[in-house]
Amino acid sequence: MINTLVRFLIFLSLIIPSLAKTNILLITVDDMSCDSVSSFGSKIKDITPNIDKLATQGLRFKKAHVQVGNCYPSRNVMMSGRYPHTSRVEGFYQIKNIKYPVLCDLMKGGGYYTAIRGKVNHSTPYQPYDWNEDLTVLQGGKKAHMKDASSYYDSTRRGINAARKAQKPFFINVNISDPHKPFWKPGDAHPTSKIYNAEDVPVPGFLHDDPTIRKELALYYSSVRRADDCVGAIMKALTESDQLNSTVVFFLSDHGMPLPFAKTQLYHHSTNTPLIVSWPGSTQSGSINNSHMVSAIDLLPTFLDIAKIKEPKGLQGRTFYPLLKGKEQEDRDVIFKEYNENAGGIRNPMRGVQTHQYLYLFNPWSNGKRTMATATNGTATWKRMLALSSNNEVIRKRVNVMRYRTVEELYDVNNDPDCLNNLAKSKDHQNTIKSLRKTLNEWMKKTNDHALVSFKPNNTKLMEDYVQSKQMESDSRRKKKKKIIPKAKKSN
Ligand SMILES: [Ca+2]
Repeated sequence: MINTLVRFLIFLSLIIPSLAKTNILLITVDDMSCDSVSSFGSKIKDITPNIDKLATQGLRFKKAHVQVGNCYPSRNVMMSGRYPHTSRVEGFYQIKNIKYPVLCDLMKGGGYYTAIRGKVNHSTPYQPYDWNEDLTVLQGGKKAHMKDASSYYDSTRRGINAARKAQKPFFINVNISDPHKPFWKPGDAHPTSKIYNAEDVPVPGFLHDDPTIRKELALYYSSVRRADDCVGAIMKALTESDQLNSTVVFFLSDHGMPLPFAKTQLYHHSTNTPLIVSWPGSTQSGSINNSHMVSAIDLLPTFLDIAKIKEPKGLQGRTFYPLLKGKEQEDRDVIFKEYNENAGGIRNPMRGVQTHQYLYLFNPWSNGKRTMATATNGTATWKRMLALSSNNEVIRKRVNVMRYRTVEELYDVNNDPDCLNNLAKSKDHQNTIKSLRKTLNEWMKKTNDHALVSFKPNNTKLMEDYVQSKQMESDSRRKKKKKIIPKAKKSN
């Protein structure tokens, strides 16, 4: 009898670990370009030691993208598993009557403790949403300062402890505010562990090398470093808990740097994201995936797969779980992008498709007169480019691209990742553009995209009617919102 009991207990001890659910820690940074991270090719070799440490412990995806170049819609893709035109979260406004579950509904349904720190109002279609805990709120009701690295340690530790108390596995989403503006500045109450000088920073190929622009970039890179300090604080809390080996860590940025041609655009550097997955016992340390294209739309299905929770109907991405285990996966050769409006509700709709080699963009808003409304128009970099453009033909051309665009753009991202040379009119690339138009058209049809009615790049009227009707929708939405909330807070 005792023998049977002992055997049963041994059997239980063998199966319980395999039944135990894996914790998921999702860390995001705000407005950080992929190639600002050392282990993703930054020209500053030691700028991100903590992110790089995570990379050496896990798997790096070199061809990972987010769908959208601005915050609220980009984060909602991760949390809903739906493209913006499907989730209806296309801008910076709340959608109350949603008919689909989002991440924390699904995770809670699967027995998880769900908690979030930072970007709380940008991560679900409306808020307050039913997370188990908002880790941004400190004891006593005060909010942690979003630029305070040590507070990320406290939030993470608190979330892990609360899950333990609830005897549940956790899904914790920690959203770091850096390098989103305001950038770190000299004398800042919230220090960065390394300050970069204007003369020491690399200038991205899509910007112009100029002392004023370098000065702004130095503040950006000092803020990248502070974001890395926050990653260190979060990982310290996880390492000190006894959960490190039963937790899979995901790290990525919500989109590219908050400067012209990156944030709020769909260029290569707008959406390429430094995705790292570190899962002790599953991902191979220091491995790199350079052959599969994955995107934010695939995150929710992957989380559910790891958590062994059934997918709801209607998810538009698919799990990349096999890639985490070092296996192959078919049909990972294309990703789709979408932009609709800025934080102020101004519509400049764009759609994009990117393959291993090419990026095709469709900009129905581009009519030669309408200009691009974007947060980056307020940057020192943009103002300097405007000032220089009167005497510099190269900069004038770039300013005009940024302002007016053309209906179609095509870039060879392997040879031109900065997207400087638009090949849409190149005779040698007409077959490529035809094929990408077809791919984009099929995706728009399949996902029931409202922009499909405008997808006739030669029909000015169709495109204009579409953009104007969507702008009117946005205007009436904002009018209603103003009536309800007189002072709407916006930040993208
Ligand atoms: Ca952002």
